[in-house]
Amino acid sequence: MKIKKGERKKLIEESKKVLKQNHEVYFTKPSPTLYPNQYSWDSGFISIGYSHYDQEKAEQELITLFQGQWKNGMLPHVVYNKTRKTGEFPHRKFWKISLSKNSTSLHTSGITQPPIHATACKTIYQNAKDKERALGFLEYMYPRLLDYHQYLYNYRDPENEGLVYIRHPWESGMDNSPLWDGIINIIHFGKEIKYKRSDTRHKIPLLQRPTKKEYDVYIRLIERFKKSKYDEKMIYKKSPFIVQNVLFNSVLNKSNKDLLWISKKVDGPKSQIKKWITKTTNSINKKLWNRNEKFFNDFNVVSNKKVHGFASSGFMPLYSEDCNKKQAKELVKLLSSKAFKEKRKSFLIPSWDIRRDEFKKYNYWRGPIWININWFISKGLSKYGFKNKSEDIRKNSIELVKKSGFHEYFDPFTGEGYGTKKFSWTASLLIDFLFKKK
Ligand code: 2M8
Repeated sequence: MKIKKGERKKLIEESKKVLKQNHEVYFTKPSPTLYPNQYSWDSGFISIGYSHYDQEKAEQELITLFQGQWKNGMLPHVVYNKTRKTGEFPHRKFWKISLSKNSTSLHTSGITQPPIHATACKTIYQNAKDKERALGFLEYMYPRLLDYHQYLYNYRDPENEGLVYIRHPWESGMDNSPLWDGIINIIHFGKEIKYKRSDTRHKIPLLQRPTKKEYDVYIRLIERFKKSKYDEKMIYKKSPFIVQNVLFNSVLNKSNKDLLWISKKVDGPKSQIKKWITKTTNSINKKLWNRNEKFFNDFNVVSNKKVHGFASSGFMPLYSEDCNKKQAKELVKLLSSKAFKEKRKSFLIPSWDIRRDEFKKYNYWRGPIWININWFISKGLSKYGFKNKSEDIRKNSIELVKKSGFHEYFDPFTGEGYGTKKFSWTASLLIDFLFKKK
């Protein structure tokens, strides 16, 4: 597929229109109806899109997000819309974050999401027309980013392994991935909790969303956090969901590298960041690499076992450049195998091994293609010299949007769009793909 000049221009205009429509006063929501509040990693991707044509909006996006940062450095996964009530569940009061001595006065969730933000800040600086202003932005963001990374290493890496854990499936960003089935299936929490989902009200077929059982677990975990007053030590001791996730740690380590780059720009301390980088690279390689399956696996800290199965997140050390050349070759082999590609005409990258029973081509993170994952992996492949494969994924992503619009996720076989429409990160990352330097 060749992208013609006129076509490129049109797609960029359409992408900008999606972002414009989703823009609220100080931030951009992920989609018009399904997600009316600010989401952490969504805003990271969104700011990367803006960085190509609106420096001010790109900076504003992250400045607003970090206003929700907790006293202990945690960056919450949702910062609720300050300008209007939105009727989303879990709603702003559900989290009861004031139970924590570390929370903020804004309404936020009590969990985090993959820490893409240092990478987004570096990108904003690199694409900025007004470098002086961008330097001021980096100076403002640097201590906040550092606090966030420090929180992750202080509280989410209690054994000092160089690997941080997630404590809720929503923290992975890949909410209902089959990766969590083994944990979800054995969680017993006692009496039923009553709540009303809001994600099922938006005319999206239920089969494209998580199940009731999955949602029960999401909500019950939050209830546990409230019971522990969001005390990280207590949660670590008692929670059934403590996972060292490949995607989260790869995104973190890429951000560590970009934070080091920022610290050079703003003349900040570097030695701690360098230590994080070395330790996390080593641990991703030692603990998360599965020699037999030749793939990166998450680690379930509670059961002390690897989490098996081929999820698209297992390719992420390509993005953070944390794998060696031999591993990279193995990953490319797998990406081209029947686990991820059925026939010549199918699209890359399904979020789960297409040969498995758990694979559902339309169900959220259990099979469909997501543009953010394609963006990560395409970037990573290019770094390791797999230019053609990287280009295939970039072109597949553009083709999917051209064919079906700015959907949240896509069918790996037909390219049909699923989930919500006019999805912000599909638009913003398409802009980045289309602005790719020749
Ligand atoms: C999805 O997650 C939220 C909960 O955090 C949801 O299902 O309501 C995920 O795809 C997540 O990665 C994303 O950040 C969020 C908003 O786009 O939606």
